[in-house]
Amino acid sequence: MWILSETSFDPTKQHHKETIFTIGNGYLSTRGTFEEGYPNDRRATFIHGVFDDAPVVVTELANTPDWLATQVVIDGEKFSLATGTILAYRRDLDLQTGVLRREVRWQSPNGRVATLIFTRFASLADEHLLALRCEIIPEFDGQIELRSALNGQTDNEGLLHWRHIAQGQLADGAVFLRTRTRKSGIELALVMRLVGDAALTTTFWDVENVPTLRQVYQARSGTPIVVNKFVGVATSRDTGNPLELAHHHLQRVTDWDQELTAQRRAWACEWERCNVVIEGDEEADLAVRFSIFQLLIAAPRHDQRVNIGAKTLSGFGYRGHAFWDTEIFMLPLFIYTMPEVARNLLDYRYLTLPAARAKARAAGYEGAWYAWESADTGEEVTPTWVPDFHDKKKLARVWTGDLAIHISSDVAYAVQQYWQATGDDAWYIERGAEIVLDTAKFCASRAEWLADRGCYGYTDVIGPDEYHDHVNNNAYTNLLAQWNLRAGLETLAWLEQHAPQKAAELRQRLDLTAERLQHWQTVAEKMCVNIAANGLIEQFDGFFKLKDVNLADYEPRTKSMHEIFGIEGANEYQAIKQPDVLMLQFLLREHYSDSQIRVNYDYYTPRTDHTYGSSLGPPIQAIVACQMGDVDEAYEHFIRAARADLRDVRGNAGDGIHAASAGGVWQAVVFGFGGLRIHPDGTWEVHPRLPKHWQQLTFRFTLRGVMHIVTCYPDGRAIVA
Ligand code: IFM
Repeated sequence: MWILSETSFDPTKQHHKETIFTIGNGYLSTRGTFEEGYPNDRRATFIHGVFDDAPVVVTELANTPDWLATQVVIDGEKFSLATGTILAYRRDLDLQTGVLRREVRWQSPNGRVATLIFTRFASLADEHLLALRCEIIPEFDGQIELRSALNGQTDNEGLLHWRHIAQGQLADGAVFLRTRTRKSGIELALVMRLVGDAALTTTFWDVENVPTLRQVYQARSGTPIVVNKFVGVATSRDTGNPLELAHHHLQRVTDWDQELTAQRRAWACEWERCNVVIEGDEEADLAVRFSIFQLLIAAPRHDQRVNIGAKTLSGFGYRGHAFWDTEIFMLPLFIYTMPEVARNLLDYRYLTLPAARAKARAAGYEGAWYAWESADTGEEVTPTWVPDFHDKKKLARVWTGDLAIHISSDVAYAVQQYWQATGDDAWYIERGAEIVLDTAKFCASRAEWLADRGCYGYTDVIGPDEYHDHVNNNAYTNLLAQWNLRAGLETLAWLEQHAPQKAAELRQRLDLTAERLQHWQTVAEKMCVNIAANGLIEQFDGFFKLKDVNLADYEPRTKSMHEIFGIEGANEYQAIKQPDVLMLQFLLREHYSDSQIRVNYDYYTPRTDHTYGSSLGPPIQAIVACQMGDVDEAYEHFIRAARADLRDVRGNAGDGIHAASAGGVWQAVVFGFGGLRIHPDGTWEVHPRLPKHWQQLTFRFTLRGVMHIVTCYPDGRAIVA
């Protein structure tokens, strides 16, 4: 299934629908709001990297001017779904081509009837180009007026980020708007041109900050009127002269069909590399493709200075900030299907090393400590205080920016994964190795010698399970740091052999003395971990002494256990927000036998808040359940993740796509049900375990430049092409 459809309009679901009908091209995304507007809509177009200062959240993606703005006036009455009568409605997002189409048959309050068809796409073939077609089929004779605008009066939920610079009409009739972010000073230019049926009159309305082209048409019953609005867009992040660049992209446009053909071709190339087909389960088939689509439209193809926010570019949630969600949840899709995108995202981490070093230094450590929430510069932008979820008038302290140190090892892990999958030695030598070494340096510097335990560890941290803060020796944090330290040592040894000059340079620049390296070795060897004889790992010191909890006792519920217990209260129980020990065992799969995973799976699964905890949890839980052979249970977790946005299971999809969950859905299908296992030496195997009702699963992945297409069958067979 390729088409996401909506066959009736329900205003109570408008924010959710705006999110899932988002279109984009890796440069920008536009939420699925209506061209003509609707009361209380959350109109937004976000462009990668266009951040501006904001109170509390430090910085946020600035909602850019509205390029969709189009009013249709039908014999004197403005078309709006808030007035008149909707006689027919449907909206389709074609995931195969990235084209969104809405068709409405509408009767005005005065009884005029017309069918309006709006089609839009953000060109993947030319990321500086946006296209919108408006087709009107009147069922009356009279007059139709179109007001096509560039609306600079946008805000971020009330906060204004833009200062108008200029607007006007160029010699070729194109209309432009120039504006600049108030604090970060990023200039943006939009240039619009209309192509289509000849109007009786076309007038330029020079409305301040909303330059508009007004066209008047003679309406004849049954005769369509078609107008194509093309918009070129560029910012000062791209060029010294955004207006010129935006105009340039517009000037080469000839007609709609040509741009649409280019769009289809560009998308066909993308799907060729990453499509997944599930036969026997239409919902899952659509959901996995939707998840991939959402990540592809947020994937920077030509920019190494941006990361993908936790809500992609599809909503105001998390303000465009990026988390470990990228490296651990989204990146595998890119690493194994579009490695050049993965490299861009890792380049962002390389380019933000100075900020990561500064963060470590400011806290009294060495090496690179990446920001828990990262935006344009890589500086820490986690808000310190946010409104408490019990009482919005109170503030709650957010500790992740201070305590979630595992982010550095997560980044290093992703670097190694990319390198192993691609064999991209040149990039690794140039950039990747430095990340692994400097994060290892941080891991060693942050490690404390715990004399009473006779081991090194990390006190006062937060692991993936954020229901518990200020914990000591979180197993995930400790063992990923141990992995990072060893990866650092191996990296240096590899560099000595394959790029001795680079090894020497890094040794000197990062001060990698023999004593320091010896210390890394010692810290790694003597890393604290509480592991019982049967392989059960204690999530952190004292976890097993906390009050046990039977989550079934709290059912049915509509709140997270965090909300039920309260921030302080949750620290006293063994209820966890998302897989933590299991996450560790998933990432370091090679280090654990099935029986070691089983014992942890049995312990932690019933204590995890799968329904209302983190949306990051279910796909990982699904993968581990598959590995344990619990396919029915795996499916339950998988489908919960698959529905996160499509069915708005958490009630917050209006804030934007759950990007980590989307990446996790792909991983759950490929690594879980598909059973793909890639070993550190680059060899791989597949052991499919399909849900009962799946007749076939086909996925593709690329390793060392070779694409493999794997078809899995219910009897566990896999055929590789
Ligand atoms: O990074 C996650 C975190 O693990 C759980 N809370 C939401 C964050 C952003 O998705």
